[in-house]
Amino acid sequence: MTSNLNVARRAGETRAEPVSKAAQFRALLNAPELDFLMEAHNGLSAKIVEEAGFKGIWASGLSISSALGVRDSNEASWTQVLEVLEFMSDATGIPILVDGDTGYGNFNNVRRLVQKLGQRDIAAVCIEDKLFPKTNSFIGQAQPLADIAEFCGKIKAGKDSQLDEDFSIIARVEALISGWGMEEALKRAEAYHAAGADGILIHSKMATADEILTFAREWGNRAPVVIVPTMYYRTPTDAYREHEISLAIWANHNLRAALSAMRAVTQRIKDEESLVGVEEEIASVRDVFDIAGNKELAEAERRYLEAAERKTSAIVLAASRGSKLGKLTEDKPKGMVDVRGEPLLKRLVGTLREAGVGDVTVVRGWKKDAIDLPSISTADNDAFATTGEVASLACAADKLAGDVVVGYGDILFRRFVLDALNDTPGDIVLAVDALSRGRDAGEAERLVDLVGCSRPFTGDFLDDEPVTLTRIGNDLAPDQVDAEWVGLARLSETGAARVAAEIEAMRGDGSLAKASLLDLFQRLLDTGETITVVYVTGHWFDVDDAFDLAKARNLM
Ligand code: SPV
Ligand code: MG
Repeated sequence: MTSNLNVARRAGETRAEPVSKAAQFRALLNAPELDFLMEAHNGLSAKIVEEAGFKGIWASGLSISSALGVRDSNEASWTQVLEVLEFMSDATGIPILVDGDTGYGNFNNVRRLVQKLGQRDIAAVCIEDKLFPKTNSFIGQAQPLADIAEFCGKIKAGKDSQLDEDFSIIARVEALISGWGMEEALKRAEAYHAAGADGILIHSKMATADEILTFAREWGNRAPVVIVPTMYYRTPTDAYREHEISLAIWANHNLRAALSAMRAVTQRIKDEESLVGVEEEIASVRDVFDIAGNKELAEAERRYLEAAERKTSAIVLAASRGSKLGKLTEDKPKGMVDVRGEPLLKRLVGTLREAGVGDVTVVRGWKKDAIDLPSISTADNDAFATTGEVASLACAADKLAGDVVVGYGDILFRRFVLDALNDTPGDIVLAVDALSRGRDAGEAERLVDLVGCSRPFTGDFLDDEPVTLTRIGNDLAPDQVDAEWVGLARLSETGAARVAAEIEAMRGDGSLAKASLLDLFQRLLDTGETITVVYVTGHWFDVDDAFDLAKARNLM
């Protein structure tokens, strides 16, 4: 929607002030030059009129009725028309002159109409001196006219009810069309003008403009004159300029254009049972999005939604084959191994999504094309066979920004594990499992990703002091181990920057290629970084070998 500004100068001060639509219309009406209003009948056509450069819109009763599928005989109620007008007004920044027919009743209905139009920022209304329910002027002959005094009362009531002092009421004189002659037309115009009408619409259904131009000459510009050259469309526009016509209304041409275009395209699709023939000839879907203003919505979403929602993204490391799974990973990476009907990685991404993670980047390596999950981003570690996890993470370094979850691609966990991670303050937070210490001897032997913490897990309700990481690795002595890292970490914006910087340092000193995530976190600890841990107790597992896989398949 365009907004119109003028510059008001007061005692050396310059500031922009909006000009109301009513004032814009009044300026058009009163300007000495001829100007034009173009018909529209809904939000879309109103936008098209504005887009073309017209300075005002004619909200045609005939067109609005037709677009609603009813006749121009007050079959659409005035509030139904008002709904359409609201869309048109909201969609545009230029003034609208509404075809108010006969005012939908007597003076009292006109009062309410004028107020309701004002509330919707409609600039002006035109009322015609016929009887309710109206009939389109081009239908039949000698339609009865309103009583002059009664019609003047409607004009006065409307003027007394307007909310904006610049709101205009145009009185439409039907005397010529109804066969009452020029004298009657001039008499009525004079009476309506005296009652407060801001302009006179003189209507004719002759094929030439003769009677209109005669009226204009006789009228002598006592008040601005508005015309509707639908029937005398061949008259050169300069004739109106010469007769000081104020506004010419192109009254129904968008509706008629839409009618022929819709008919033609509908018939062609029906006949051809195909869209091929019409595709190039109609507006593109992109055009539809553009005129609807989708660009503005996207900008607003960036402004309002991203600030409110914590946008967490995730990097999932899934480059390795997982050779311990033997034949199962001959043609796919470990992450794509089936766990009860769904690839493990699909389940993992699903859990991330459920927890509100937006962009999920999967780092691929072995048989990368087998990772064909929808709606994920990918990064590739093509040197996966000779490099480790940090090298894979480095391949997604551009995603180390904002809040980001980093995790192994072969783990499954309940959503609340991720919620716990997200709810724990800290720039680098690791989810660790305290119960893994208590597993049976066979399992305990297989434990990896061991962590030592500032305090052991207690499970006490009141124990909510922060716990930090003191050591991480696979070489911790049993009495140094407080838990097992689940394989999930959350980094804040600061934490992500620290991790990115450490990756660069590792690249610099040559340790990047072979390093594991454990090495990365231990290095960060060694440089004095605080790493927070959040204890969880089970509800996750990783799939390392056939034993794990069997367990996973049983548990899911
Ligand atoms: C309309 O557009 O609805 C009008 C103008 O009232 S006319 O159809 O020419 O009467
Ligand atoms: Mg009409």
